[in-house]
Amino acid sequence: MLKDQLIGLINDRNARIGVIGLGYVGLPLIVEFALKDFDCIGFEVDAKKADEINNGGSYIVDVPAENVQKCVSTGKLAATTDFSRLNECDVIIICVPTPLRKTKDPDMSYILTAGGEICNYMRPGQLIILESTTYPGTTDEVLQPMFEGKGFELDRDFLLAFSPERVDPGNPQFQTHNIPKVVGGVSDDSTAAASALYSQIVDTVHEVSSARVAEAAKLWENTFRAINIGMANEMAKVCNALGIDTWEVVRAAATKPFGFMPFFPGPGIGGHCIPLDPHYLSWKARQHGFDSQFISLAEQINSTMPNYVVELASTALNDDKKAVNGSKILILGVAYKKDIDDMRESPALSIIDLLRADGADVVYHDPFVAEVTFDHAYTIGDGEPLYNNDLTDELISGADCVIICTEHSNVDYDRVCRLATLVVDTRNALSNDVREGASARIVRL
Ligand code: SAJ
Repeated sequence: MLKDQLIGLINDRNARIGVIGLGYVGLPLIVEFALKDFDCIGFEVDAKKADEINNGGSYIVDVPAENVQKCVSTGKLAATTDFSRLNECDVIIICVPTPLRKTKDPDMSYILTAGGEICNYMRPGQLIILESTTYPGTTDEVLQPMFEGKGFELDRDFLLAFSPERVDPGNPQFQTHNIPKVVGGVSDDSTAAASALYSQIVDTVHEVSSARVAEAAKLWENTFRAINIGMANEMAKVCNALGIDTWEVVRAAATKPFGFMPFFPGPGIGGHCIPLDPHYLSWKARQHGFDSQFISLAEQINSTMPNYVVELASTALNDDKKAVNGSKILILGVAYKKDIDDMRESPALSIIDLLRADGADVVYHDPFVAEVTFDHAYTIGDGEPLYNNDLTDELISGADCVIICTEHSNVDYDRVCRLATLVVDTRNALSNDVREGASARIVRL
């Protein structure tokens, strides 16, 4: 039985593991297997990434270079752009991006390319696992027919499963080994083999009855976040209309020890997961004649938060008898969330673009981000790149308005509020003490 043969190889740590895509998901994953003495081959289309790994380097914040170096020097890890080596692997894990098209439909091109490479080189006796976040049905409707189309028979020649990635970039508490792993195969043998594999590196494996259940679980997780963030953003607008401090309300509600989970308003949602994943679910639901209204409503609220922030700033400047047009505006923090350098889908990009379209002179300070560029297809302002400014006294005091878009920990907000004229805080970055000691007027989301 193929299942028993593969589980034997896995349990003896003789299975050779291939990972396609060495990004924030694939690199931590392959290093975990290599550290457990599996022979691993990383497959990358980017030769620079492959070279950096083979030189013992790491471009992912959660993967220490010394771990890469250790695995490469012991021969347990090698990266390559030669996909023909997929033939050498007993296990192949696909960790490629699943972005959206401009039309907000799923962009399956990366999964299809990876599946095509596997078809070119697969051989009998392989376990193939998809980790990329995608709509329910991808593994059994898209990948399985690709492999069967090459004449390979499920359970006899190959096993196939889905296991969602749950990497949380920059999270010091939860790393690969202590994040429970959901595993669902397109067959029972596939589930069993995939479960045996992940049991080598993860404390808890949660088996489900199919790949679709595993695909849907991931989307449920992240849609849950997008919808609850949307509710927090709407509550912020309600509280502002009622003259109530939003953040005080959330903190009070969060004292409830059961049945509540705090989410917080912000300038919008960024990252490569939360803004995108729900659209994979709604797209698939629409294929089956169902319109998921919560997802659409959350998207509508979250995607217009940058406009709401610009309105707040515009009204505050107006109170100072200033127009946005011609005002100098300093954006504090442009990354999509605190203490990381990732700009993907960052709401700060929209806020800067909207302000520029209204004629503001916008500069930014973000200790993690050296340069901000704009997708000209989607900018209404001039779309020129911006470069990080040192947070000098002149930069702060010279601004007509400072907008805190990301609450990085290594910014002295007390100094900002003593030097600034007007501060719009979209992240509750300012403590009560800072607010009380401030000479600036402070407006909060
Ligand atoms: N955000 C809010 N209010 C909140 C929480 C987040 O406005 O209450 C914003 C953030 O500023 C950010 C966006 O939403 O712009 C997404 O934030 P996130 O905390 O969900 O962080 P991500 O994008 O890094 O999400 C990842 C996800 N991981 C994967 O999908 C693999 C998510 O499943 C995790 O739950 C999340 O990290 C986490 O827990 O931090």
